[in-house]
Amino acid sequence: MAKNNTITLYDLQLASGCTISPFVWATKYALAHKGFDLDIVPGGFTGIAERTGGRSERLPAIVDDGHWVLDSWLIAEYLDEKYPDRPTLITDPSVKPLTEFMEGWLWRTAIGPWFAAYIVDYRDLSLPVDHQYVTETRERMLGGRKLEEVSKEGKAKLAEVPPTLEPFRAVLKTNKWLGGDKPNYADYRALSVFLWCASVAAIPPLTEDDPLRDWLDRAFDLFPGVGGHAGGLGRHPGMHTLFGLKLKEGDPEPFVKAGAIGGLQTRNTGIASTKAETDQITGKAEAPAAS
Ligand SMILES: N[C@@H](CCC(=O)N[C@@H](CS)C(=O)NCC(=O)O)C(=O)O
Repeated sequence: MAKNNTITLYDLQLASGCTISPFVWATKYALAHKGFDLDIVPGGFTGIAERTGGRSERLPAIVDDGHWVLDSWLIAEYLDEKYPDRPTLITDPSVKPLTEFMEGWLWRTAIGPWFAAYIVDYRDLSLPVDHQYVTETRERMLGGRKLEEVSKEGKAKLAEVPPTLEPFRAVLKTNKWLGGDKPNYADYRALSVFLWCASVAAIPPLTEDDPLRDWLDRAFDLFPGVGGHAGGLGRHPGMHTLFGLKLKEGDPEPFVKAGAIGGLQTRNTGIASTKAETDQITGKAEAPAAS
């Protein structure tokens, strides 16, 4: 049983002390959801194996009263199994595969292009001792290309990302949380993509008026006081704002502004409910101009 209601978390931090790793972010939220206080072991990319006593080269890792758990999903499963009387993270067996699917999509859709765009900031914001390691390993991850070259190209294409997040906006339009009335581990895994981004986004990736803002702001504000700084867990002073992307002429519309229409996003409750769509596809009404 966690001593003093506290679990030790090995963090992966930038020079500001803010967490960078999406896996560590998801774990911080998971521990807070279970009602634990965090005993944070600080540090960056260098020396993970030494910090963890030779146990791991990846983070997060937790230690619960002497018991080590090394992987973010294994940590969430461990917490639910060990502490079944506290709020559940993985509320149903279907949550895990569905969340893995959603997260895989979000990594491809958002983390991929954002990793490219912010890779120089990622390196420059890391601890000075990590700069060389981050440069070498991330250039290798990027197929041997220079971080500066990838980042310049990625930043020029930032405006292409928001429109691709529309399926996620559609879900959050009609659901307060992915977990329903309350957030669950699916929310924290999706959130970890945006927390990671806010830790490195020297210029914002989303427009001021992005409808995702409601869910994001509520999620960043969760668990005030747990991170050891003012405001919610996601409000570490080292974080950057996600909102304020300036669009240039020719950039695509960042999100769908007209009302939702069509099979996925509307419920068929009878002929009146599908009339607008029927009028469009039968030519009785003009379809809105494609953006
Ligand atoms: N499957 C692991 C993945 C953990 C992982 O890959 N962490 C990355 C940070 S995002 C790491 O520790 N990287 C160390 C490095 O790049 O040297 C989990 O879910 O916890």
